[in-house]
Amino acid sequence: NIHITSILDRLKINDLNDAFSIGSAWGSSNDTTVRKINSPVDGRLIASVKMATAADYDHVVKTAQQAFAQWRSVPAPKRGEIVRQVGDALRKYKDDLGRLVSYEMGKSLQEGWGEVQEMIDICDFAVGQSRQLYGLTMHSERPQHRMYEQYHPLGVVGIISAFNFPVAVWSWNAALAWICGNVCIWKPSEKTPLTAIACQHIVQEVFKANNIPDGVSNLIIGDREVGELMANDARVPLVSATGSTRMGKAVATAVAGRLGRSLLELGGNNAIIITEDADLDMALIGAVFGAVGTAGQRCTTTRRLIIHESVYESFKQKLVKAYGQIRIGNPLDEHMHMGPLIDTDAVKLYLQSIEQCKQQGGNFVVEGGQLSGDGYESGCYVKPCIAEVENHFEIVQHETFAPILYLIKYKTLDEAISLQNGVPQGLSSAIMTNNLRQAEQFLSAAGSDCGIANVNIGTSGAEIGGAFGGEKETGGGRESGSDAWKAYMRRQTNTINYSTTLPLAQGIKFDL
Ligand code: UN1
Repeated sequence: NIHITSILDRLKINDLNDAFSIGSAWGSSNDTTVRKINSPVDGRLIASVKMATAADYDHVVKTAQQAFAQWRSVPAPKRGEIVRQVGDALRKYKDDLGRLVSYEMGKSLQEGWGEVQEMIDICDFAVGQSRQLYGLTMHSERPQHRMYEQYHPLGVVGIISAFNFPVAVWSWNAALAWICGNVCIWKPSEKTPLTAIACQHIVQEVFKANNIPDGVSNLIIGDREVGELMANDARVPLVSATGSTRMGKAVATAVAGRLGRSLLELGGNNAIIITEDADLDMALIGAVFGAVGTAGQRCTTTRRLIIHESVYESFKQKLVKAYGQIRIGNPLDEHMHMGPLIDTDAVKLYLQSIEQCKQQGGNFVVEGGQLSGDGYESGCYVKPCIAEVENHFEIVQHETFAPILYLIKYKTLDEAISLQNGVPQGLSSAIMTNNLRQAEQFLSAAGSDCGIANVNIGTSGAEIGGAFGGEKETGGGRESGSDAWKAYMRRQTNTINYSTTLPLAQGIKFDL
């Protein structure tokens, strides 16, 4: 099965006495509490970690601030060169890190490796970006004046990441934040600290070889309280947070209260519209991978299928048949399609949501339920299920982080688009169609209101090159590709007078 001890050894997670790391130095106060990390795969205890205190947090922020004073003056392409080496180190550790992601979090090994691949890809992207931190130049209204803008780093960037992408989403933030000249403090999900500790070691190997000072990459193992400290801390100009809408609202409110910046990547309630002109075989793969991949625990997971009435019954039959073939089990076994949920609390929420759905009028065409018996001892394995619902059901309006897929029937494309948009979240969306008019209507200003809108692709599995994020309760932030780097910098407009007089803007006269 999995030789977890040797993987932990190779990833240098063999001495877990520390709740934080500022780089080469690791530490913790005496009054830390301990959290046990059990794998959802087999329920076994992988390790116990210490949780940082407020004093630990303060020490980390102070070190980070000192490091920023040096790091901001390193030329951006040189910072890019360091990130290039981080990408290479990740290539070296891809196999082990992917396995640990799979074992600690429960996603399939293919997806565990895929996640590390996203990290490598964002490092490559960030290297190129490090030579492209462009500002514009303008023509001044005054003679012998020059105007331009430049982008400067912000300082300490706080990164709060979620269990479902325990390492990739951190790397989207960190790789860009670093090339922009910032230093990072990472608070990983308390459910998945081990993969974060592994990443900090991998980064540290590179940083040490390049004499990068402590404090550029910081890790702090903690729970909600550490997140609150960060959100309320004026020394942290940007807090980038991924997780539930509830968490995001709390972070946003605290950060806004001190007029800081937040970058939020919160819940989704993603739908695929399957039109009468869709290639139903393609739609099936997109829908099933989108709904059961990562056991329904991606923020881009397909939660709703909005299906044209003329293909509704036949597509439903295809889905039911496909769900019958899904193999659920140990995600490290490459034969399996779907692994466990993150923990038994998640299973409880899943079961409650199924009950609520039934109470609200949902009709299950594929029944859900918790799995037990051989291979399911952890208690975290569930069956992916499908319910016919109406979009306005309270449960359908809500993001349940589990493999529950809702089917909704439509007659006209206008109606389908309004159903697709008729939820509080706005992350990802898709249309399956071979009809150009339908596709363009879906992509138009009157179409999908989401941050991501795809044609003939499902809702999950975005590439790192595009800006990733969504509207409404998804939080509005954009991470990863395109010009997402701008969120990690402050813009400065510079006007330079090289004349021998001092003319004022707007032609204002002011003589002494
Ligand atoms: C997330 O679930 O928080 O598009 C991120 C995707 C992945 C990232 C998901 N590239 O599904």
